[in-house]
Amino acid sequence: MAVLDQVTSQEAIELENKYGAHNYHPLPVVLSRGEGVHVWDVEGKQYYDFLSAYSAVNQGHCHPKIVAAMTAQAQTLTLTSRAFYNDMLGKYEKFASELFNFDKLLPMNTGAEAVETALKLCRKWAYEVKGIDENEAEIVVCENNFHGRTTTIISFSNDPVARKNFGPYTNGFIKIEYNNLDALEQTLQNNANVAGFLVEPIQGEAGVYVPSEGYLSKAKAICEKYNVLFIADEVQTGIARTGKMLAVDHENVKPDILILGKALSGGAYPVSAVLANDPIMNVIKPGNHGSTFGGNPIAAAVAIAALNVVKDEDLANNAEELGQLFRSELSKFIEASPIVSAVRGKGLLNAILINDTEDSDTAWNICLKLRDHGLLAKPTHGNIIRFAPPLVMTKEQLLDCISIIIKTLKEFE
Ligand code: IF1
Repeated sequence: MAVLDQVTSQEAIELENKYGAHNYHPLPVVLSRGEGVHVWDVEGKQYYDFLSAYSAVNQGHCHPKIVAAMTAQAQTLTLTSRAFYNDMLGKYEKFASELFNFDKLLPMNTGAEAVETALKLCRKWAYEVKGIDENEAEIVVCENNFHGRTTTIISFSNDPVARKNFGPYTNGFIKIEYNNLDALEQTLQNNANVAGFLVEPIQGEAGVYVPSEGYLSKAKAICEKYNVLFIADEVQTGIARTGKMLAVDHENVKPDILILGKALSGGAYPVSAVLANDPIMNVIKPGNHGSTFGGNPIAAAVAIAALNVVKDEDLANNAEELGQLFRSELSKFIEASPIVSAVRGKGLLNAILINDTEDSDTAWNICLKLRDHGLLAKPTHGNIIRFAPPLVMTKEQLLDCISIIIKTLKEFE
């Protein structure tokens, strides 16, 4: 078989299984094409995508404006490194900084890199501005967090699968309960060395866990009281996913450090960013931080196009409206169904809780059946199924999807 010959689904799965590291357990479906809210497998079967590459493809698959920006830039200049200037980066930094209302942006590639960048920035600020003694800074994080896969980030994870046997771990993190303001206040009160509070506005991996209303704004106020940086990881919740451009916008919170990734590129290219105002960002000096690919011209062109699509197509409002419709229709179904115990979420980041034990494979089997009925979703921790379609979905399409989901769930009652 020549390397570029067309493969069947079975062949593609066998190739990955034999030659790829087994760091994932994918749903058995092999995709070869995508457009808008749809993807197609190698046999030509069409599906609604209800994962959106973990909320990276908010603008829909292969959005023509994003693809056009990417291909035009790819034919012009792809990479210079930051040893030289390029003519796209500054334009992108201005555009994104103004859009999100920060002084400056630091470009990276993946979400985990951007989180690492934010942690380094916070620590350096702690020593050089806040005046914490060298090597004493602490950053407060939440239980059941998910911020990526690097050694430092998994050091403060409490998921044994993500963490076990990857030690020794990085020090300097204090874990508190999510959605618990007293825990935050007490921790900051008792530790003068706290530099930052890193938080997901909605915990994605934990099962789309939405905190109580007012949690983010009150947490921000507590951070201000103790001169602690509020660091929002909006890698998954940002870029209109939850019905506002940022999830913190629901509570009018302005983070001290904002972390973006995933849909910042519409899923076309790895693009992430850290945004902050000058008093924080200016602690970073030449040589302190960087990346070969971070801020490359393709990333800059793609991110500008991807953000413009979100604005021009009013995707935040569409996510808000369709999200309400989704939850209200599913709630009606749940009232009379023993198979689902709850639906929760914000905008088009939602999940249903399957009424079975945590270790049962019911959610997985439901996802297999959903696939057979033409809709792709993935279980997350426990017996939870996440539903996060591209934000370019129409109301008619969503109603079609809701009927597929309900029909499938009924088969498991
Ligand atoms: C995987 C979940 C989603 C993230 C937040 C940083 C990152 C992520 C809030 C790191 C990444 C991913 C990565 C993906 C699974 C996934 C995920 F299930 F774990 F929770 F999206 F829902 N901050 N989230 O959610 O970004 O380095 O991956 O670009 O396969 O690990 P990254």
